[in-house]
Amino acid sequence: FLVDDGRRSPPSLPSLPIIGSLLSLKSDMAPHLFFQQLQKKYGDIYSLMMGSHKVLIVNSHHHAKEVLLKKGKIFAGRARTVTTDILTRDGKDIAFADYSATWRFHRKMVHGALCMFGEGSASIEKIICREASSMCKVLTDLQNSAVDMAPELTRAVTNVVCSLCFSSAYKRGDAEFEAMLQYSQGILDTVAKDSLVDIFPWLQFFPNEDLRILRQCVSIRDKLLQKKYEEHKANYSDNVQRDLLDALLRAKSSSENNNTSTQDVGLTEDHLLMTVGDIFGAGVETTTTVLKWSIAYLIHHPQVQKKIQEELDSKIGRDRHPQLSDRGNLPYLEATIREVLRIRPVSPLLIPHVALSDSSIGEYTVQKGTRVIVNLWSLHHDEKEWKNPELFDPGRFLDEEGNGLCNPSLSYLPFGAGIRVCLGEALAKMELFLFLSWILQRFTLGVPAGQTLPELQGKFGVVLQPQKYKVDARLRPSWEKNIQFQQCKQLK
Ligand code: HEM
Ligand code: PLO
Repeated sequence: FLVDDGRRSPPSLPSLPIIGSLLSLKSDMAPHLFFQQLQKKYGDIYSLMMGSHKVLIVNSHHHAKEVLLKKGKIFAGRARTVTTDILTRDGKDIAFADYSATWRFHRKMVHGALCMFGEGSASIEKIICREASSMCKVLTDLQNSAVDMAPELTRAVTNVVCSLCFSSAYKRGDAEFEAMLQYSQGILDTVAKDSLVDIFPWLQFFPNEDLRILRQCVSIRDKLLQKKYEEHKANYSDNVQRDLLDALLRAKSSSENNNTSTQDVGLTEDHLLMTVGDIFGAGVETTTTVLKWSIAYLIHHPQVQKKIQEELDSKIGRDRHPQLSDRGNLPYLEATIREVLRIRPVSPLLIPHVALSDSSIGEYTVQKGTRVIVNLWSLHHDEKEWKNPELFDPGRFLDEEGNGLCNPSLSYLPFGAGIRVCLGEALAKMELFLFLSWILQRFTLGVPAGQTLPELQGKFGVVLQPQKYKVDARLRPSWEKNIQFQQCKQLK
């Protein structure tokens, strides 16, 4: 007999057989904005059909935390889609892999390898500072011109993650680096955008320009990964672990020595390549995007820039460069980074989760296999939680005296939460702090003569990217003198 436990299905958008809710979804707005708008009509949580898949959209932090934390293990699944299958050889990576023993094993191994670098955070810090210094030199050489900072920001961030994954780094203009920039943008433009082919998998059998681009970009990426893999295999030694790829090779070699099938534990060549591919891709595209957003907002808000510079001048001065140990002493910079991650979340819909068994969210039942999209954009722009959510105001993360950091709302999850939480959170925070403090200690960023302010509307995709813009990165007057002083010292 039926037991009425008071639970029911969430409100749902009208849907038709086969096409699902496609007619109601047809909108020129980016999905995160459109889903936020639908909240007014359907409430914080509602369902829709994407083709034959039931999808729940979660727009409030209470429900989001139930999905990610309280019932994290139930909602830890991932959906297979045509585009992510092309990128990850059918889910043999971490981010797009369904919940499984293999996924758990790889996540743990990568986490361990990243922590090893972080020991005292000494070596990661050195690598980041080396790249920050090189970037500042390039910016110094580009005085009095309108600079697109994106290539240098990307090179700096890429070299950090390249050092961690492969113990290598790129020089300016390196052909392999230029190729990487191209294929990575191609992948970002075409993967996991809830495009039609991911809703209707049979569309992949028709000519499709996006899929052609994706396949071509993935094949270039795979050649690069394969090359790094072969080089590492050739120089591999059980006694030295240079980087993440060595750590993965060691795990593979020890499972082979124990006569365990590498297939069973997921230590095949495909799994190793896809895992480093994930860390490399995530490591580059996320942090670079946040740096680009940060600079765009700093250009729009010169008073914020000035405050950070005052903080840097008083806490660090000009005779030494910023270090990780300064993080606790620079609350206004830290608050600015938090505000950038709030107002322009890198991953506004996270990566869709999947219910691994029948469950519930709030008062609503959820069936096994349902896809759950957490709309982080709605959480970060919730008017009940944030005063003037559209306003860029780092001060909201500071206490009343303006000296200490605070968390004004629980509706804030830039890195997700729970068992699928971002693997690179600690690394990303170190990079954002060091790169921004190095830049602002030396330069004031503004709009070049004759140019307009950067566009603040993002380009939606698996990562929310800003549009291109040019910057006038001017050496601060005090710093010009400082450079002359340093050069004099070297000459003497
Ligand atoms: C997943 C944010 C940097 C590696 C995620 C997710 C978010 C996120 C929101 C999805 C969580 C979910 O689906 O519930 C960010 C932000 C970054 C950043 C805002 C920079 C500021 C990085 C870096 C790395 C990285 C530097 C690599 C070193 C990953 C991986 C996953 C992930 C591997 C997938 C985790 C899984 O599915 O188990 N990140 N991320 N991220 N991130 Fe990051
Ligand atoms: C970025 C383009 C690369 O060429 C491939 C790649 C791998 C991992 C993806 C990353 C891309 C985008 C950001 C993702 C990351 C895994 C986790 C991260 C989706 C597509 C986030 C923010 O969730």
